[in-house]
Amino acid sequence: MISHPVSGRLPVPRRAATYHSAMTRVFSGVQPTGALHLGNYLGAFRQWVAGQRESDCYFCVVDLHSLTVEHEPGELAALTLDTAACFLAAGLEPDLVTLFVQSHVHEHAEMAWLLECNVSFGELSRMTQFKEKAAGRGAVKAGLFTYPALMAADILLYDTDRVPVGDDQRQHLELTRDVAMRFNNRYGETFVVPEAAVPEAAARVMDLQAPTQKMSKSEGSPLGRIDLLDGPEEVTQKIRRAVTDTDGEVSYDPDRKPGVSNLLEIMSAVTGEPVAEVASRYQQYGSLKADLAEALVEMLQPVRKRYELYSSDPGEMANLLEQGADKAAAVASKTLARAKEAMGLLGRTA
Ligand code: AQP
Repeated sequence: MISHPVSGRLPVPRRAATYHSAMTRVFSGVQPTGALHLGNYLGAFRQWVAGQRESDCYFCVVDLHSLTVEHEPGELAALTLDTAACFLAAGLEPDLVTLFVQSHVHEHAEMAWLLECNVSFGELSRMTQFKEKAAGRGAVKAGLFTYPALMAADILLYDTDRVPVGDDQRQHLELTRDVAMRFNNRYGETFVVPEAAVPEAAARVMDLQAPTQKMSKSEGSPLGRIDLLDGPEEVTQKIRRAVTDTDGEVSYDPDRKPGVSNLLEIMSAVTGEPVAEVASRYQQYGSLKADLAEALVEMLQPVRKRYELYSSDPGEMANLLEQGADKAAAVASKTLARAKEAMGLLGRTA
């Protein structure tokens, strides 16, 4: 075997990668782009919370991603802290998981560049999220186009086995897997190839006013979105005013009846019952909406309570994020060094 020409070390071996303990490593993130909503909760947070005891979890406020569209500089820092408080409000335990801010760990940006050099223009051009977000914008930032490379960097830096995300992130996850496998084939086994974990029900919660579009922090009207911190009256009002249709029949048919199907799917995710069973219990929209509002109010009540606790002390939140960044950087720096060496970059001697 030929040794590395400069370091004298052996080239990175081609073998199945296991770079951490036997526990499954989990990574996921959320952008600080606005108030978190029911889609974020059912698509991502609930899975994060469910797996936090048996997995080694890294959860990140991905603030660098939020720069890919217009943002308000004066609000970003506070929104970042608030998003982290919402992670805990949703049920994450600070002693069990590593919680940090993406821009605090500089390896993310550096790894993103290495991966941009391993992904093609054609692949990035096919990303539907890019097409949707770029549509109708005057000036599209280059960062919006290369966003998936940064997301791949986020995931691969932590030797991640599982990435719990909503359905809208499936395509980015596929690209991450492709890039990891391509890199491993070209430069030697370097990255763990991650799996997406998408929930069965409510993987794509739709906007309550425009049910053919996904519920989103930055798009759609406030009435179309249930925020994580909405109180009982707001939740009830938004569900009551949710768009359905005029035929009055409760049945699950996302193509023909997107509004009522969205409500049924949310109910199924909240109660754990199969969607067909939920649908069979109702004859009228009114009673479905009333029960759904009640179930959501009950589900979100503890979230609001925990939010009060964690948002009341931003100093403590900032300390927690500092500790998280140290722990994350210790893992990320090793993976980055491995990738740089594999690509043949000259290492420093000191
Ligand atoms: N509507 C949704 N249904 C299910 N899951 C969803 N997620 C987002 N919207 C829904 C999941 O939430 C996580 C965090 O998403 P993000 O902050 O990275 O951004 P996003 O996917 O682009 O979500 P938003 O809310 O629509 O943000 P903006 O408006 O800023 O683009 C991800 O796991 C996502 O799948």
